[in-house]
Amino acid sequence: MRIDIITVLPGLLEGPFSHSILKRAEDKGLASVKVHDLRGYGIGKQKSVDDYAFGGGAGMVMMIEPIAKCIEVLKKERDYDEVIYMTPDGLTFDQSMANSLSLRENLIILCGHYKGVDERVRQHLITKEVSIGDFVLSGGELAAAVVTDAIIRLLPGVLNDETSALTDSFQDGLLAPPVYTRPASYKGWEVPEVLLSGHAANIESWRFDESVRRTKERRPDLMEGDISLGNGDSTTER
Ligand code: 6GU
Repeated sequence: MRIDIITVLPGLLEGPFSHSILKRAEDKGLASVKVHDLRGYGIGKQKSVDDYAFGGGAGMVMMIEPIAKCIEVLKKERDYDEVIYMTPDGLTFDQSMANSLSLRENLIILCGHYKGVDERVRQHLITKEVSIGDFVLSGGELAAAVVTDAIIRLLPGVLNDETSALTDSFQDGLLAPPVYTRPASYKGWEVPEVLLSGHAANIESWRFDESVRRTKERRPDLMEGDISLGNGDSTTER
């Protein structure tokens, strides 16, 4: 999978993809993330990428030409499944969106800044608008990093058995159960007996019950409609 991120602040995206799981995915050739500095496509001597809003009002607007040029150059190299615009008024990102985007081959992610992009970019060049929640960030870069991380860790071969995405919170519509490691007793704080029993079926059943209990308690919204399985986005059978 290939992800091309377009931004006016490429420095913000240098860190996240050169570490840990994302780095390993790149090293294994499973994912390639390329960051493009929009200023390279800026207009005039100043390499401008934004301008005042028609009709007035505070804040600059990202111009259509640098964005269109950058996307055009990328599209000459390969076909893209989606051109995503990161914006707080987009569709809220969740695990099911991560799952479906992880099945795509090539994605462009455009990071919004200032007062956003010229509306014609959204109308004509963007195929999907994504937010990561109901709060406002100073730019789309950190949101793009969040989305990219959530997608890449789902690609086959990126995670090993120990880190398998199949047991993630949300992957079956439930929160993940509690986990413990050694020591079995710390200052009298004990690990639940069943986890030390070696009885696989009992452990599985305890984990399921804990997942349900935790979800009911913390995220009752995920349980709506189906008290046994959550939101119906199940990709694994219990
Ligand atoms: Cl995608 N961008 C910005 N600027 N703020 C956000 C967001 C995106 N998602 C939540 N807040």
